[in-house]
Amino acid sequence: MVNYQPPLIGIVGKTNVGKSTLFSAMTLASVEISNRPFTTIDPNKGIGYVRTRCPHVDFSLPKCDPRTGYCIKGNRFIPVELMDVAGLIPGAHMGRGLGNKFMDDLRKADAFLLVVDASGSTDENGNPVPPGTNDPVKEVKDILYEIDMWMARIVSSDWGKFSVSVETSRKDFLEALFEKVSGLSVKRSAVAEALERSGLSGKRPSSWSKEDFFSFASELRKASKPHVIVANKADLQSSKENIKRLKQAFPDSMVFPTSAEAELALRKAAKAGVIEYVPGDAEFKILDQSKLSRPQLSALKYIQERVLSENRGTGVQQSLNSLVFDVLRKIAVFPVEDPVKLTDKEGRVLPDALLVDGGSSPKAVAGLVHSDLEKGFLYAIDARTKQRLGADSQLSNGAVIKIVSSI
Ligand SMILES: Nc1nc2c(ncn2[C@@H]2O[C@H](COP(=O)(O)OP(=O)(O)OP(=O)(O)O)[C@@H](O)[C@H]2O)c(=O)[nH]1
Ligand SMILES: [Mg+2]
Repeated sequence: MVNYQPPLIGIVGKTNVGKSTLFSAMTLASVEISNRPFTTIDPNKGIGYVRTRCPHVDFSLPKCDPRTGYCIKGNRFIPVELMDVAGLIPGAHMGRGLGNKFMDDLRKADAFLLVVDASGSTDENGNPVPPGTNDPVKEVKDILYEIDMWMARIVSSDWGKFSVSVETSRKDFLEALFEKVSGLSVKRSAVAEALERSGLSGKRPSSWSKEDFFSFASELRKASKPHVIVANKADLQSSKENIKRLKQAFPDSMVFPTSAEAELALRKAAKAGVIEYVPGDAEFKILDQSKLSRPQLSALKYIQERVLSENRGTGVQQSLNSLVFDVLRKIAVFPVEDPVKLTDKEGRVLPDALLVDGGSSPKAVAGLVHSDLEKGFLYAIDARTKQRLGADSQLSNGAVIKIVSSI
């Protein structure tokens, strides 16, 4: 998989809302978590997983042998990169808190998990306050504003020199602007869309105002760094009403009631072998009651009743899955050497799972596996239908393919 890069997901939000708890629940990495602002300073990087049905079930195979990720009870968990950064607070772009420069670590992010404290138990600076005090709707607006200001700073840096060079050399403005923001890993089409939507495509670059930079950055963010809203601390009573309000206030964003803390507890208990729990499920099974203390048992009961049953899961797996599959529109594709046994050369069953853009062609997938496979691409075989697929056919989620190449 020499040319394959899993999606990079950034975890952003105000300070002290549960970003690192969410990161830890998704990666099982131990990171610092505490109820005070600015616990995280340097970014945490790790691997999380999206969940999808494993093709080995459809082929009635007893199991698969993932090279990366894992498979539990027919659910394949496919790696994505995660990054948890410091918190943003209002005024971060003017240097408040830890500022917004640390967001540069997320330049290459494909999408964001935007975490808010849905219970309203932290004020705008992340200090603990009684639940229900803070307004998470305003919190989302504040965060989006700070992200836009961060992007506006990147776009506007060295603008004087840039605009003179574009205007005197008669370079294509879109092309030049695309190159200028290339560090943000955005597509050319996103830059074009943002220019159009902000009404700036015909304006002379040297006459762009502060407001122009902001509206362009805001449109560029919408076109290139989509998000879902993780309404965290949903286990607290005061979250209920706020989650309804969040859904109403942001009809274009998906909002997931989430309890990162509950997910972390469940994954740790599953790792310790005391419960059986498949991330994303709405239930778990206690395997060995004798290993659990009374408080642990009552915590698990609380999680079952107040989190899992109420929201059909903790929201952690759901939000990551939705961001990758629904918002980024990725599909899982499983390349194999043997389209009957579904093995690679070493006999491993369904060893690899790639997250690629929905509708990708088999030839494009070949290129991700190895450039030579793409160069010599002849056709692919769909292991489900045993049909030949041409270079430009479109793959769908769960495709298992053998690539036939002349090289
Ligand atoms: N009730 C409840 N508390 C949570 C949940 N998730 C996190 N917390 C608590 O919120 C506090 C902050 O958690 P962190 O994960 O450190 O938050 P953060 O957003 O990374 O904070 P900074 O790194 O300081 O910006 C801790 O006391 C967590 O235990 C949750 O789902 N429910
Ligand atoms: Mg943190």
